[in-house]
Amino acid sequence: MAGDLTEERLSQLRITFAEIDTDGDGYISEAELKRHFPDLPAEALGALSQEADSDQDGRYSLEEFIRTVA
Ligand SMILES: [Ca+2]
Ligand SMILES: [Ca+2]
Repeated sequence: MAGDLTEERLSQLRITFAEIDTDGDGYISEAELKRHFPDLPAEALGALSQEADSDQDGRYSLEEFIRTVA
C-alpha cells in the first residue's frame, strides 16, 4: 500500500500525525481531529471516519492515517 511513499514523505506524515495526536497515545481520536481542524464540518468528519477507520475501532492508527492521506 504505502510502498511507493518516499521516506521523506513518510516522516512528514509521522510528524503531522504526532501534531494531531495531542495526548501522544499513538492514535488520533475524533476529538483530536476536531481540535486540529476546528472548521471541518461534521459531515466531512463522518465521511472521513467511515473511510479512514478501516478497522472500525473509532480512532485512527498511524497506518490508517497514512493510508488515508497518502
Ligand atoms: Ca491520541
Ligand atoms: Ca482504526
